[in-house]
Amino acid sequence: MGSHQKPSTAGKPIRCKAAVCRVAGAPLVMEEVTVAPPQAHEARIRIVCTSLCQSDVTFWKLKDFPGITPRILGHEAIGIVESVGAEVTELTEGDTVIPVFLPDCGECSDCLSKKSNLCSKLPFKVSPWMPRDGTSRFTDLDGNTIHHFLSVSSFSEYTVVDIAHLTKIDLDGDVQMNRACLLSCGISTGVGAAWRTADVEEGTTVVIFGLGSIGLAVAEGARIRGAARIIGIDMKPEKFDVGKKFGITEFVNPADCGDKPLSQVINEMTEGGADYCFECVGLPSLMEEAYACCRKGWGKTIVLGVARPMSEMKLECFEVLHSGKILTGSLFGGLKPKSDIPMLLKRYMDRDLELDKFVTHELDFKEINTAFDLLIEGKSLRCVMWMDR
Ligand code: CXF
Repeated sequence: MGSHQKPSTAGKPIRCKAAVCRVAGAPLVMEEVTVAPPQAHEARIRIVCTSLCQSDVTFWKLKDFPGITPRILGHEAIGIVESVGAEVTELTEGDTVIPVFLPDCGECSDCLSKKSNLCSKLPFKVSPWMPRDGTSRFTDLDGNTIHHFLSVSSFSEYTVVDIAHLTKIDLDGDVQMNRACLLSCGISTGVGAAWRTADVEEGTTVVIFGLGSIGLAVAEGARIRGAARIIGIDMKPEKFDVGKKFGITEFVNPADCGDKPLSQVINEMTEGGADYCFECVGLPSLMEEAYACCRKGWGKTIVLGVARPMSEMKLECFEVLHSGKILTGSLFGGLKPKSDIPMLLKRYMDRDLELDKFVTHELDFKEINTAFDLLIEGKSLRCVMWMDR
């Protein structure tokens, strides 16, 4: 080994900094943690950039299961493989990877089917453990276990991720880590929902309930597909100006609808309902409204919002029978991480998919609690944090 090379850390525990959620809803604590070496079918990753997604905030606030402490949150990121465990052949030290909460084993009948992105070998669940052996790779300096989050836990300088949750990418000179990391969750989810789940067609009418990053990513996907009308709905009037950059053509503030239900307003605006409605908030009542204003016969309602655990929505059975509408959920926009992330990256490199406009802030990792404040106060879309800057 040349004297300029660092000694290998492979096979040894690594001590590094992580932002740990010790108390639900309280500021994360920057502390030293120990990250165990990767086991079979796993890789240890040095995170380069991580961004904050609404689901991090949702789970950070949860006092009861699936909320759990202590835990390392974070699931939108990009990193470099530091070492791999046994049986790993598709990745090697130094590879650039994007971790994704949704597994893609590439072998089960669902992964092999074009129709689904819901792996059945390692079914997606919101678990605080590694997906294969149900244990943790993180401990604090007292030796106590720290839990994982969505199989990623990117609010740590190093993390261990199952290879089913890792997509290897080739970063051309031009593409920056602080852009590519957005494809790890939110933007892929919104764009994928428009392209894959809904398959939005040119000239159609799209309604988006909630103009956070996911809703705006749906708009971006619909804009690229050539939707004629993209109606954005949000309680914050300033979202219309923001939304225009993403293709929103009309804006409705539910506060301005008087006594009329939102669905009635949309049904009137669209003369009988929209071709596609996307719920991006996670409110059962809004999902019902979305379903009520998609076009009978062919309208599709796509649920992207993460509702509170155990919450339910109500549909009238007669309405379901008579209206012939489609209602579906969409995890990761219906995309298959390993094949579709490289496709999205190419669309970005071709200057077709616009990622830059989602990044409103860039911070150092140590400022992570500021990133939480910015998202909660509605001041940011995507805040990218650099681990080592
Ligand atoms: C969500 C989807 C549903 C469970 C948690 C993660 N996606 C991304 O934030």
